[in-house]
Amino acid sequence: MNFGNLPRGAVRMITTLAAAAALAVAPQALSAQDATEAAVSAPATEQVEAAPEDAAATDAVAATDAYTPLGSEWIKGQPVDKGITFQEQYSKDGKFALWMHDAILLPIITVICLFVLGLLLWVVVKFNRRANAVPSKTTHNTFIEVVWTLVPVLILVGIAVPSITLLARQYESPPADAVTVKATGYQWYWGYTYPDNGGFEVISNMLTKEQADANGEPHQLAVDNRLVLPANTPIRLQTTAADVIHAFAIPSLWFKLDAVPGRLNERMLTIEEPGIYYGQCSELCGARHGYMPIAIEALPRAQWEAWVRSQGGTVGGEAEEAAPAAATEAAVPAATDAEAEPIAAPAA
Ligand SMILES: [Cu+2]
Repeated sequence: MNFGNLPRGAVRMITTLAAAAALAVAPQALSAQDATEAAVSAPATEQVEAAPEDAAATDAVAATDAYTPLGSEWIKGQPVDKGITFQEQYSKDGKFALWMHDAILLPIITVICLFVLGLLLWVVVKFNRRANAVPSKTTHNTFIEVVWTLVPVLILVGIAVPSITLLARQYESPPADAVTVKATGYQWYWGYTYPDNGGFEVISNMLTKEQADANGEPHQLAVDNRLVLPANTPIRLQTTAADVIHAFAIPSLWFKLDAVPGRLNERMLTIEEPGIYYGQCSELCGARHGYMPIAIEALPRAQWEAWVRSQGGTVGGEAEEAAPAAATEAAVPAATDAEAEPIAAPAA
């Protein structure tokens, strides 16, 4: 009963081909990096010491200079022609919600609509004045009354089970070692801060049509600096705003959270595979509300760490000393701006 499957099949095939191509190219890129690394000085050595345990750490270092933004072939979860269900989902909650919609809600809605339509037609044909000149004076029928009360109750209870499960899953708290990212809504762009990775902030603005076309990206979704996140890693995604209420929404990741001045909202996000995912501000926030898109770039952990370093940030053990000071600096101005308005407001 999953109507979205046809177009999804095509997308999946393209993704698999792209992944295969990436795998074929990766070893060459890595070995080239190894050669470069031999010549690299102190910072690289420190990074190796910070996380020496496994091979992944070496990969991270090898990839340090290798970060290049993902190309348009990595775009995932976009709307498809003639699709009638949600976009393809790339998080566990999203997959569950998509299944619930396609396998439970849509069939039940369809059956109920057809059943009620059938009853109506039956009554119209069989009990109109011409066909049924002398109507029956029946007023009660206990059996039917019990049935038409019980059946809807059972249907609602049946829907409530997966529905409440989904609701509860969305409130799950991130684990202690989750990567923390704070998205701040501004009129009219987004700022992404990494408080546990040195506290740097990335400002993200929409690309012009020409720039987006040149990148092969959809206009009004493509941005200059994407929100770069690690894939397959729990992320503590916090939202706030510096001026008015915005909302951070990525349909294909089943993520939507209001960004409210003076408040810090938080939800866990785990992106299941690398790719580019688009979203938009979903709270009417002023004249350019429609022009502050969100573009997430999910990378394998090692490459994400390389990106963090390329931004002047820190990863893992290095963050312990550097992060608190930097994070406070970054957080304070936003919080102060944001709190200024709500303090004045309650007097009214
Ligand atoms: Cu907005």
